[in-house]
Amino acid sequence: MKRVLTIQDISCFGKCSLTIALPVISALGVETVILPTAVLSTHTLFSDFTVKDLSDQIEPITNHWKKEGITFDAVYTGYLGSIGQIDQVKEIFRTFKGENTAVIVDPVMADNGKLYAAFDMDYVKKNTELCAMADIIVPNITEAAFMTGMEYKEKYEEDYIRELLEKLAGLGAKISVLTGVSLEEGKTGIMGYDRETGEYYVYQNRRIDASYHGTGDLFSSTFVGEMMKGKNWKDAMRIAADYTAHTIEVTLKNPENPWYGVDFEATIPELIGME
Ligand code: PXL
Repeated sequence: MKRVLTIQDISCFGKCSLTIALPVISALGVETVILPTAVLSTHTLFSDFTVKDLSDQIEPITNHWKKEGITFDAVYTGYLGSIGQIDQVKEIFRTFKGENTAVIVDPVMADNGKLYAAFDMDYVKKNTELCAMADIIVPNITEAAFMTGMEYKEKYEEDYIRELLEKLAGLGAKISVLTGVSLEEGKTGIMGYDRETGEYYVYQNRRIDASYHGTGDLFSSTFVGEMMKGKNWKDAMRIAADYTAHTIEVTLKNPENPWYGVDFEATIPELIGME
């Protein structure tokens, strides 16, 4: 069985980061090892949430794994809380990246043209360094614009996305996947670029007029799980985009209106058979 290490926070209530990655990657038949970077009462869309930083636990935990000889087929990182934690994650990459270990970085820090409240340009710079150590990166357009120094555009043509992808590739990762790319009216999806083959891949899905917290984590977790199942990056991207769009649609129909996150629990059985 493939084994993934995922490094993100636990937002106890709210459905994002580890509370999505653990069930989704496990459901895809992949052993999922977690390294929680912080425990929050809720995700940061709520007000007055509590945070307990777990930076001081990272080294003892990973030292123990080293002593036990534990290895990983992939290391996947999402939301990280601080510059110091990114340095710790870089060290984990150096320690646990074996010859066949895929490093996948989702540089969670911004959306809709803006950095999340906790982050600044120093954090962007650090996240850019982390992306340089990855095999595959999955930023959204805002994160990509911050990391490459390109202007953020809400309306754009494919040329803008290609330029962003080429600049992202220059950071160092083999495959760059941009999420939230809308190339046709009424559609949204992803566009990816393989630096080694020069190949682009576009996948557009129906656009659903709703925005939910955690959908980026749902996409990335599904992508990682599908890659570990042996899918190539393009198929993994397509399935992750289809599954995320379907889950948003199902959530929209829920009369209880769970505004804080998506109903992935209702759609997980379908994910297992998706091709
Ligand atoms: O979904 C990304 C994410 C993860 N964890 C926490 C967050 C966010 C996005 O804002 O606040 C704590």
